[in-house]
Amino acid sequence: MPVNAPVWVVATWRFGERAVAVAREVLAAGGCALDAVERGISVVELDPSEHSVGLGGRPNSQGVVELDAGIMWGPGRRVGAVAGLRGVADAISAARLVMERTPHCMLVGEGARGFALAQGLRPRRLLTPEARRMWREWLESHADEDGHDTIGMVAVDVNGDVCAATSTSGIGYKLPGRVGDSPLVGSGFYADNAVGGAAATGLGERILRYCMSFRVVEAMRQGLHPQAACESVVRFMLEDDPTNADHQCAVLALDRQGRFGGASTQPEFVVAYAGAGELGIVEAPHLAGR
Ligand code: SD4
Repeated sequence: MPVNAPVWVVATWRFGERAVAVAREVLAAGGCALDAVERGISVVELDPSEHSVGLGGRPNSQGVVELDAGIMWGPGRRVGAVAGLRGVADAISAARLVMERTPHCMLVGEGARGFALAQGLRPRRLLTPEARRMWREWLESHADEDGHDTIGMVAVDVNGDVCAATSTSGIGYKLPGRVGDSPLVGSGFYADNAVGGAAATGLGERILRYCMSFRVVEAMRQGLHPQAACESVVRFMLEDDPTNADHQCAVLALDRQGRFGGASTQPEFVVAYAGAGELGIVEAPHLAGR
């Protein structure tokens, strides 16, 4: 990925471009990576036209939207996450509040919702008419769901502090209560202040058994460039179980020096990035079938 100037923030998929633009403003003003990532992700969460994150996300098989999100803050290696969150769009803010205002790392289901509302997050009807229509069509066809686009972000701020986070409505039409990789620390996201951070997207059932994000951060700790780290972990997954090639498993990473990378099993995974001057989007190499 040929970008020369240091990058401050990266995000998954095309909607990541909007997220990194917002995060860059926070970072340019001297804000911390934690605020930058939360603000960037919430732009996507509150957009009803995105059907894989927050408001307007695809529901579970019973027509109920259940959100997963997680955040890790390098200083103190702090973590907060929510899973199966219903009726609140601001999943990433709920995850941050779990980290900052509870002695826990993760809340699920009704507990997560009650906590989020008690903290002042707004109750919302998450199932939009468009998502309801798609769900009804799925009830007829029971077709396999392949549109799964988690927003994952990593940022490094002016102090060198690292934050990584994810937010998703998960796999569409999943069983109620199903949780993927996204809110699981080490699988969906990981941040280490001495190294950098990583975030994953794709089929959670494949990603989480490899602790994909943690592996990438550990590969960077061994000295690999983020690009090489992402590729080495995807390659390992493909060698370990060739059927991983049948699913999208993608990861991005950013290190403390502002170098970034991404890799995926299948085509079409793109990484949005922003630094002082540059803002752009690049397709990551896909390694299945090579
Ligand atoms: C999940 N990893 O729930 C999420 C879905 C996703 O890109 O990333 N999609 O399994």
